[in-house]
Parts: sequence; structure tokens; C-alpha cells
Amino acid sequence: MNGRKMYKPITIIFLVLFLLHSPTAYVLDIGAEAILVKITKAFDPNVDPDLIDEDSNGIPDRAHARLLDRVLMDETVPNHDLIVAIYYFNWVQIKKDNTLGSKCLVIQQLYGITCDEIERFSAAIITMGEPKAIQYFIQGAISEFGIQIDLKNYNLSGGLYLRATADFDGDRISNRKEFQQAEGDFNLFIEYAITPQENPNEGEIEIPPLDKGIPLIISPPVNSLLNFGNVPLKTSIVGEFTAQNIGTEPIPFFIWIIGEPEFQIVGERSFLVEPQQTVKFQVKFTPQNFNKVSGILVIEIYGKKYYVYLGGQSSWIQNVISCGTDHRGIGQSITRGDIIIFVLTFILLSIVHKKQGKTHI
Ligand SMILES: [Ca+2]
Ligand SMILES: [Ca+2]
Repeated sequence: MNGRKMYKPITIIFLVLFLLHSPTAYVLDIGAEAILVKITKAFDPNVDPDLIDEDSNGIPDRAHARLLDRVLMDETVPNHDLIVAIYYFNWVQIKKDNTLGSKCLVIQQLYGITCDEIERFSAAIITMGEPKAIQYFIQGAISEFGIQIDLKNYNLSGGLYLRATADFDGDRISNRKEFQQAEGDFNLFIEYAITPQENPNEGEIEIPPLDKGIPLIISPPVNSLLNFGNVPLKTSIVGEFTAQNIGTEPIPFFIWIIGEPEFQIVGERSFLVEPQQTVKFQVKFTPQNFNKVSGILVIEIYGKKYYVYLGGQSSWIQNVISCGTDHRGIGQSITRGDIIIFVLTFILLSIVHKKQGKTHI
């Protein structure tokens, strides 16, 4: 079969357009690192761009930008297609939002930065989803150029993979920890960040988001134990939590305590976290006697419950008895699952108690 004669001119045009566009559609070279260096040099020529960590996330911004460049350029990197799609979406949106028009030329003359570079850089920062970088560069510097951005129109979910506390390659070593393990070598950091380690020893994600569907980062993280330690009788110690929304939609949640009355929520119990915002809430521990006590902070989001275990000076055996016979302090909406979790907490606390016993006694 001779296919050559079957091609009509229009087909050839489409084929050429496809060939021209397909490599750029899947492999992007946006030069985020180069633009970052250019922008930082434009504002302060004496600065060493290798040392800048403007968003204080523990990864020099230049190394972080190089990571994004690599992810977008290299099809073999995990999550490549996803991040390309997110970046492309954000880049299209920033092009719509950039109303500088003829002012672009003025900015170029003043700072040597083109509007194309501003757009690529903005899309890069939004795609990496580091809230403080977005605050500093997008809501700060870029808005001073005159570009107003409503983050609701952007896709911030790249942060679930690229921000410092996220885990890009899914080996349970956070990106920040991958950087620490590379001991300042930017290229080694990138290799570590995109290559899952088979047996990570020290690795664990620092503050994981609740799950991929809920871009809320609770700290101290859910499923962890917040131990208030030994607190003098009748005095209070306050533990502070933060819930950071790294997504694009507002997230509502409720909190309450299951367990001993020694643990109490200070202030508000229901929250609405706007995109890129952080809310704080507090749990207070006030020992009433010399027993060890334990409780659970329940965080309910979209009907799902997440738990942070609370502990303080007590004897855990006594608590099990007191909970079985006395339901004071236990909320109305307890389910069987809650009770199972509650019992598991005591097991968990007992392990912690034994471990502490070994080291301190
Ligand atoms: Ca940084
Ligand atoms: Ca990792």
C-alpha cells in the first residue's frame, strides 16, 4: 500500500503542526533556574544566588528551581506528565492575567527581565506550590510589577509533590531531607529527589498532607503523638497546631477531643481555611492529679476523621479503667471506630511509656 498519495495538504499541515508542538507539549524547557538567578541579580547584584532561600524552606531557591526544570525537561522522571500539565495550565492562566502590555518594555529596560520570563517564573513558583514563595514572589514582587493574580484560578497541587515537605519520588523522604542528604550538592539533590531510595532508614515525610485528595497540612501531623510530657499539677501547657491549605479551594474542618477532661480545645472549634492560608488552633493540657492521661484530637474534614494522639503525665492502665466506667469528657458523636482508635492509643501510649521508662528510669 502506497500511503504517500493519500496525504492531502491539510493533513501534512496538521502533521507538521503536531510534530512541532508535541515535543514542547511533553518536554518543557522553561529555564526557571536561569530566570531566578536573573531576577535575584537584578534586585541585588552582590547577592550569591546559590545561598538564597527566600521562602525559608531549607532548600536554596536555585536548587529548587533546578529541580523543577529537570522534572519538566525529563520524561523519565516520576510525575513528569502531571507536573508538565500543571505548569502548562498555570502558564496559560498567567498569560491571561498579565495585563502589563506595553509596560513590559519598560520593565525589560529597567530590570532586564522580559514579560515572557516573568510569566514563566510566576507559573514555576505557583506550580511548585511553596506557600511562602507564592506569598513573597507572586503576592509580593510580581504584584508590584502590576500583575494581579487570583490564586483560585490556578492549580496549586504541584505543591503536593514539589514543596520542601512533600515527597516527590514517593520514597518517604521529604524533598527537604533529600537536600540535606545531598550535603549542599544541587545536582545530587535533584538525583536524590527524583530517584526513590529502596530502603530509606532515616526517611519519613516530615509533615504529610492528609491525603492526596485533601491538600491540608496539619502540624503536628495526624496519626502522630503529641506528648505534653510532665506538667506541674493544675498548671496548663498549650500545644499549638497549624492547618495550612495548599490547595485552591477553601477547606472547612471541625475539631474536638475524645478522652480525659485534662485536654481542652482553646477557642474556636470550626474553621474554614482559605487557599494558601494557615489557621492555628490550640489544645490545652491541665493535669488534675498525678495520673498519666491520654486523649485524642479528632479533626473532621469532609466527613472523614483524622486523629492526633495526646498524652501527658499519667498511668495509662488507670485511664483504661476510668474510660470503661466513666464517660465524662467523651463527645456525643463517638463511633465504634473512634473507640477502637481510642484503645489503640492506649497501646501506643504504653509503648511510648515503656520506651521512656527504658531511657529515663
Ligand atoms: Ca527555598
Ligand atoms: Ca523523596
